[in-house]
Amino acid sequence: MKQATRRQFLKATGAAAGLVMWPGALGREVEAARSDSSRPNVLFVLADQWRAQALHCAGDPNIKTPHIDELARRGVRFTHCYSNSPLCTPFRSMLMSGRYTARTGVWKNNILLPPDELCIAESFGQAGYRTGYIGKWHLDGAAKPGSVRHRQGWRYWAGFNRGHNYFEGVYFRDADTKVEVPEGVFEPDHQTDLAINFITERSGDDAPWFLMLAFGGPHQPYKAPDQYMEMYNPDTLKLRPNVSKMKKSERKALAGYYAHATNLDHNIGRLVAHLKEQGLTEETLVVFTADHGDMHRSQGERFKSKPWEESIAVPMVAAWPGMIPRGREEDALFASIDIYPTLCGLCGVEIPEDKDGCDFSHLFLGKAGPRRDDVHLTIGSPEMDEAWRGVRTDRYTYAWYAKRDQGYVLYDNKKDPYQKKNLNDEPAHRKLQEKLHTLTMRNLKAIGDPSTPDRK
Ligand SMILES: [Ca+2]
Repeated sequence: MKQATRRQFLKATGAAAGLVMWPGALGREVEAARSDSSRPNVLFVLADQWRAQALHCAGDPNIKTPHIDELARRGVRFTHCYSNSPLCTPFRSMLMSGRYTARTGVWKNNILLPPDELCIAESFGQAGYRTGYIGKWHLDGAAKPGSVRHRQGWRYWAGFNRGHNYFEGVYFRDADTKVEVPEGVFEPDHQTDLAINFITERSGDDAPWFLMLAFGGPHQPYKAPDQYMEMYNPDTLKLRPNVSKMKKSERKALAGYYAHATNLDHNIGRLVAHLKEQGLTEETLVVFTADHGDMHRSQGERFKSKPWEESIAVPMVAAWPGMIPRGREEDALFASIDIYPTLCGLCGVEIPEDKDGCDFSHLFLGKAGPRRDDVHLTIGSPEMDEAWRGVRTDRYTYAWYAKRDQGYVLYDNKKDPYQKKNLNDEPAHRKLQEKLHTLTMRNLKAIGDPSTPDRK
């Protein structure tokens, strides 16, 4: 999965020599260069179901995302950022706990993240950060919209467990008070207002803050206010080359998806402008990403939980003037599991020992260091017939139905970027398939996933 764990690396090189190149060491240099009071604030914007391809700056011919494009121009955009488990609750469990679903048992949607997991807001809180969470949570079981019982260290709270009710939103404030989004106000607009207030109220503090804003879109129902819907004509949308058929209703859904995304882009622009007004641009790390993508009829499929690029690839854009070099595209592999340790690395926060991912802060800072060899992919619990496991390397995608011990997909993404030819079980590619299967099994064993039947 990765070239070496931190401990293995230190052991192999000797701490004194190793620290020069190890990304954690770069994190400490960053920390040493700034006093405690000058650690960056973190504004982490999480979208739901926003595929990596759906950005103007990533080449989508339809979508308008001027503010995210500008953020990418001011910072870095990762071109190969993947969701280890392209589904809501499993992704969020990894984002919060920094551990794979095989370790936490959060294989599926609507499972409670074990309250005793040490989570990212706890690490940042212990390091002196003021933490806040706004929006959809989806780690507190099935309650809908649901007051969240276990907030995993987030102090300021304006969230709810799950659901997508953008025009009649409700959420729960600090003391569990239920609040309705004002009538006629689109939920993301209101959530952005709350985020702006959070930032204003803390702008005079010495302590840095970490705000996570988890928008519900661009997830179905694909509907946004009229001014955004009017920006996209379903009939003239250019479809991806791997979409062979799309019904009229599905074209309308795609137009609504874009409309919703452009509203979120507008709100990201409001946040960035507010940071500037408050004089916080230079001392705030802004990150934009998503939990998973949306197929929109690529490969004939809809939604997520699939191994194809439209489902697993997510945006990852980050800006921090003076620290993250401007206008860079980073093609190294990066994954959900790395977010926790990497944010710690960027902010000089100690990385707990039990985390599965790597601190790749050097990739954000434009510095040399280790790269990830492959991304572990997983959907479903071991007893599920449709559960699959796999890997995304920088060139190939491989997935395998675990319980059935049956191949699913194999693509050479270099020769076939739209994944139009599935090489699974083709005799000419048997050796490659075996190699990727062995890699998948090695990853499963390393993290204690029981989906490892002995092959005959
Ligand atoms: Ca989701």
